[in-house]
Amino acid sequence: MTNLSQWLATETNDDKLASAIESMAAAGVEIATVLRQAPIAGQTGLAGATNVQGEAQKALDLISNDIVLKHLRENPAISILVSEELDEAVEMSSQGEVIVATDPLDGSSNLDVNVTVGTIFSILPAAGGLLQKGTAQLAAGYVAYGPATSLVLRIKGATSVFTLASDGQWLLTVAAALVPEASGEFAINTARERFWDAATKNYVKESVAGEAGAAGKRYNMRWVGSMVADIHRILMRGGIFLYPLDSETASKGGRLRLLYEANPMAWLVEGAGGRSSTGQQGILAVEPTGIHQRVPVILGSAEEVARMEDWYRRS
Ligand code: AHM
Ligand code: MG
Repeated sequence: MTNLSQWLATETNDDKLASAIESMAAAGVEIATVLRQAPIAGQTGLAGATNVQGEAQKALDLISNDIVLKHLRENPAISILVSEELDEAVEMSSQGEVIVATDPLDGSSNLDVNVTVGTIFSILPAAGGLLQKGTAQLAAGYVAYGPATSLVLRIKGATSVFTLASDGQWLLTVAAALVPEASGEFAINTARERFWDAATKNYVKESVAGEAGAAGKRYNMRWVGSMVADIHRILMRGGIFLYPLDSETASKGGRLRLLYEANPMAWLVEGAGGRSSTGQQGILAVEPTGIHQRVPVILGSAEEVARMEDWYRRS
């Protein structure tokens, strides 16, 4: 089987980029080990601190952030680190050529119930500065800590999936993920219905109407509440993930963060033939204005993203 280093050698001749990816993959191996034993080590619950976005940090959020920092500090290719858990961008090596933006442990509210969580990352050229559009990404990926530990990765080509073997190697298990164009599965937090805009209400109403509705087919709903798990399902079998703008998140621009959640996930989903949108434009075209900027997120099967966009045009 092809391992990560062999795959990198065929996908890019940019050694700095390859080493940045290897560093994030190594951080993922270490975080996986910590997560597996966290309840035994007593690494559970809140850390007693809040991040710049006012969210309570879990002990494992901070431990994961430290692991990523350690691995990236050891790598002279890294110029700057942006992390969900750090208020400011951190300068790394002055000779560094790439920026890494990461959510070291996304979905951490699910930790205490042993649901899949993940490390999301985006890699950008240092020359472009901190605020670059998603189209400028050199690569993006996530590590999903689930029944298997998966590394999902894309440089410019296909979106590939590696599985962590017991000897610590990442082995290629899906060369090119394919998000089917059509799907009958949608993912949204329906408890937020009272905040939804007309487009979201209409999209969901049409979906739950099933065969009798305008969409003319039956839908199923799935919401893990952990973006990595929800996006992994979509990469494996299609569907749509929705965290649209709603009246409660409107003043902040949305719920999920552009640099280290929306952009890397859009990069991966588009690499697998799916689509991304804010409802108004493609996610990768959004001009960032701040490192912790939020954005509405619509990701998944092309036909479903188009149906949601259609509701935005109509309302
Ligand atoms: P986090 O970065 O604080 O973990 O928040 C992001 C998570 C995503 O993984 C998930 O899609 C979303 O928040 C869930 O939101 P909700 O609590 O509204 O279901
Ligand atoms: Mg997050």
